[in-house]
Amino acid sequence: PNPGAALYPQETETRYLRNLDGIWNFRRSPVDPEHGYRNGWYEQDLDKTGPIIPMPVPSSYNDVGEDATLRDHVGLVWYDRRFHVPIWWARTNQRIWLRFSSVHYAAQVWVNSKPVSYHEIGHLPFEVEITDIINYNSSNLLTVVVDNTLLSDTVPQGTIRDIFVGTTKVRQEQSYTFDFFNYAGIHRSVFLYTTPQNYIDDVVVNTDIQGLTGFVVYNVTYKGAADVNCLIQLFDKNGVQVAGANECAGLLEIGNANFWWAYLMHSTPGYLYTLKASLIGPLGEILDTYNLKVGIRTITWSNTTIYLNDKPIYLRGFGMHEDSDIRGKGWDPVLWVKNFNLIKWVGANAFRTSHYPYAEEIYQMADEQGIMIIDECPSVDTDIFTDILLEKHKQSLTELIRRDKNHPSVIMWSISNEPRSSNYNADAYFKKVVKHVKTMDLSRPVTIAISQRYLNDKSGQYLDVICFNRYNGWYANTGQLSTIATNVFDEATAWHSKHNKPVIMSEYGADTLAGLHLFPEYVWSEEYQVALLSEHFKAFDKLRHAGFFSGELIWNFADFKTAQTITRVGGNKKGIFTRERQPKASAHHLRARYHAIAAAE
Ligand code: BDP
Repeated sequence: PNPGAALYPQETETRYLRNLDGIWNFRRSPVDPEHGYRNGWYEQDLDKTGPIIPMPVPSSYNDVGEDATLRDHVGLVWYDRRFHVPIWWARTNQRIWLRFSSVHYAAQVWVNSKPVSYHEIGHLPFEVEITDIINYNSSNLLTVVVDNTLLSDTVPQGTIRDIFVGTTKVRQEQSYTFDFFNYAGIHRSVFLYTTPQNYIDDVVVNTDIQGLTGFVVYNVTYKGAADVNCLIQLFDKNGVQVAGANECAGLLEIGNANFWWAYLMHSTPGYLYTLKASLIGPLGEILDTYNLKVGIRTITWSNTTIYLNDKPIYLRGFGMHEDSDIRGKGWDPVLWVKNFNLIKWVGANAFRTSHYPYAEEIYQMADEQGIMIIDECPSVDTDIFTDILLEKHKQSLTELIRRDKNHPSVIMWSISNEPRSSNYNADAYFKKVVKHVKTMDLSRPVTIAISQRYLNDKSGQYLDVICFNRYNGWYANTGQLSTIATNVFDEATAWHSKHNKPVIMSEYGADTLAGLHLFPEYVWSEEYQVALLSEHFKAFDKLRHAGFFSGELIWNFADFKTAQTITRVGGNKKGIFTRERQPKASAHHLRARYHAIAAAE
């Protein structure tokens, strides 16, 4: 298995970068998964093996066709394309790397018919060096087979069942308990990039603040050579160098520093420095360089409060999804520039990457714009706590933290959404998962978005912050608005009393069909969603005075697609925006509240 990838690929004075996005060839495998292997689909161009269809990369493949069997396909699909590598990459003696930012769920990759990589778990990047198998005098064939099958030991979990017509098995169906469509394919950009022979493998930063002084603790690791030094330069936004060092690991001190703040709290939200790391050879020559954006900030927490730069923070925002019409979970800069504009329009300062890691570009935007992220690993509805699952769950967190450790926007790790945490085995399981996270990062609190009741849950004892999801007035006491405020207040208080930790309501909401108006308030109408929000706000205002309540995250930012069920009308409709990103009445209502809270900060 591939261990994932750390640094986001970039062009520098020592590195080339090429994007391989575009329209690739695509072919669905017959039900027999061996078919493509037996017939050498990776040994020749896919269009020589039979009919192919054009497939955009990045995108989910499910919704681009007119065919329900493509949408609902279970099992393998094949992609391929050809690419050239310019001869001057070889002349400069570069190593060549192939990087997939996310393929869901599992992927096997060949270059020129040679297997180069296998990666399991979607939403996380992986890369491999392919220097030795590149052709410079002809094109290169890149083949990827993708498997979307979810089983009891995948992250997340699912089950497969056979569908019969009469007594004939006609196809397989994937089922899962989580509430979003299991989109699949090459979901994010594919890059070809180079590094020199001696190259920077990773850069890790941690930051601290004392008075007006900022500190950056850094560690540059490299591969390929022993006899090298580092040159470290820290530049401000104007390109002025404000600190420097000559060791590969050390401490930078920045007097009168500009700190990273979250949006609306400060005049310079999202202030970022650039740390330029260079590897220096024995003759003083520059071997490799990498530029990392650094936000100087601290995250600390007590038994009641989370602090950003020593100031208490109150999270106001959403659970979200990577989801849109046609492209599914495919990375889409148009969509995400719009999403960030809406996040700021509403006056939110935070979101949770429910229920999996999002595209790296999204964290870069959050860094720049001063939005806080609860970064969630792909473990949703975790059940059946086996050792195999535990190892994969830990692996998903290893890869997540390796990828996201340097983002100032990431203020918390969420290690699961709605696990069956009342299960007897959940106790030992989550103890181990939290311990694993703490061996990699002690600088951020760890949470779970819990749905079990506080009396039964066994995971809260290991967490730093309690997040809870609850659908008062929706799944419980449907239509009974008057029960909400008291129930929310009582439950949040009970969580705090049990664990003596900060508490966040990480999900609440109501399905709402945009344009449906029913008064007096009636479920599914815009009026009902607004009224349900108002009842929650009453509880939140009271809770804020209680001193331990650290945030409210509505479910969901926008409507999104789910599996087909009779409880979902064209998908989950709990968005305050439609899937097309148009506001429902609730968006205006939430905006008034979030702006009022921001103004009082
Ligand atoms: C919660 C889940 C979320 C669902 C939501 C809902 O965490 O993924 O979409 O309920 O039912 O249980 O709308």
